[in-house]
Amino acid sequence: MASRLFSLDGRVALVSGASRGLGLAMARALAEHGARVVLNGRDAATLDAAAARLRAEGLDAGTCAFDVADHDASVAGIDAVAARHGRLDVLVCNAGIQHRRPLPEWRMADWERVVSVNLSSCFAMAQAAARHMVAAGRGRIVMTGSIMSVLARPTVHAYVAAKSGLWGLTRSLAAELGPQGVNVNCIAPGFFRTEMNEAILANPEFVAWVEGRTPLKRWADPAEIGGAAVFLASDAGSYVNGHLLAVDGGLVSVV
Ligand code: GCO
Repeated sequence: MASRLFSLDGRVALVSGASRGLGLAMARALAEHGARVVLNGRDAATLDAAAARLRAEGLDAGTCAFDVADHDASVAGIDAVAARHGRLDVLVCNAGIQHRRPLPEWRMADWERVVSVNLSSCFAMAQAAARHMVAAGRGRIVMTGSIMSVLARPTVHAYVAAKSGLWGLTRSLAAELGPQGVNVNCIAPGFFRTEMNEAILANPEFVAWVEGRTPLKRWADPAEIGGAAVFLASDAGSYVNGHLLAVDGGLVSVV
């Protein structure tokens, strides 16, 4: 008999920032393991196209469009998903943005935008999802952190601060929600070939620096994030809580 360890049959999973990139890759992997996935993003048309692609692959995918920077809209969206499906088993807080500038060029509005999308939104969504999960006595919350949750590089100040904060939020949520049956964990991706990283991928020196710095000697393909999400969402991860799971080719383990 096939092992049920990684099965997500009957589970409902909402993934924010799922129109493309790591969010779409995680949604696809969750759906491939049996979950009914709900893709979130800002633009309904892009989102519908992404969900249609998954459905064409035989997967169970719907959408719920809202801007995670609008915290009231996020809460309403999560409540609507839970009402529509009668449950919410998994929340992946993945939506994120980047802003790269030397320090003197940063405006407060840039800082606030990145912190709002990459950190505050995750608090609002987790709080809303936790209401449903605690009532059910079980649930999984997965944050998309970054290797920047524990390391840093120049120019990405708000991103490093927000992703470090997200790892802290993961721990405080794990502490409070664990006793109520909800596991909260954080994935820390290394350097992936995504749209968000187009600018740095266009810089051959930076690309080579990442290859040299990473023990696996290459950038990651977005699909390589899927296994971590399935692990943390499924019974396979039942005793994993408050954990930072690096999916980085070994980058944070070496100098
Ligand atoms: C950057 C990148 C980062 C990394 C990623 C590493 O400019 O440093 O855009 O976002 O790709 O977060 O974890």
